[in-house]
Amino acid sequence: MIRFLGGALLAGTLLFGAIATEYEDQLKSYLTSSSLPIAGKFYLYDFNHDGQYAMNDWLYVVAGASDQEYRLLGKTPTPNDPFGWQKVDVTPPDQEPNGYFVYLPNCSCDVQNMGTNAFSWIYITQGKVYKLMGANPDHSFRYYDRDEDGMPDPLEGISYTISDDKVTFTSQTALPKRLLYNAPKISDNKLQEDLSTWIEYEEIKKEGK
Ligand SMILES: [Ca+2]
Ligand SMILES: [Ca+2]
Repeated sequence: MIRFLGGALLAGTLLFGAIATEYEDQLKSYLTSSSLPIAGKFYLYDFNHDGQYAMNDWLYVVAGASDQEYRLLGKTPTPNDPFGWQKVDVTPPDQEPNGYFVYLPNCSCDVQNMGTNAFSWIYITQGKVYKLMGANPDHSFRYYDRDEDGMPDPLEGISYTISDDKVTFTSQTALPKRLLYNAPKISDNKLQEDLSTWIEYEEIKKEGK
């Protein structure tokens, strides 16, 4: 999976205003459509034992595989390896990871908006969900930044649960799928049933759920 992160650097791709909102909506819709496996786990790891965590003191452990640990910025980054992944052989700390990486296969919103899915990754940590967008000039991860203030913004209204190394994303603002799928159609033979659903839908909307 690590190879997906080695794609070409994005040249000045920016998302503005309405486009950013549309992109975020597409992304949320994708994330909430199915569960996704955890691709890897991130640990802060003091490689040089100086008691400090530097930018390259991150260990990435490929989930579900042995002998697959990488150090972030362990070697000089290149255009094809913007994060300088170095294969290392260390034992991951015996603790919860600091965060998880999830790969988004077939995420058409990235291909549409950025022309590549090389950065179709999600980083989840402390209840928040961040979308990778590329690499910063200093080769740190560049995450989705809705208001372009230079600070990453988590996806609003998206939470997650992890079970058996799978992540399920939930949108707090979405209506239950059952209701969305049953939007009324006048031509439908089951009009009465649909009208009941519609009333339920309207009630939920009023209650602000
Ligand atoms: Ca260190
Ligand atoms: Ca921001």
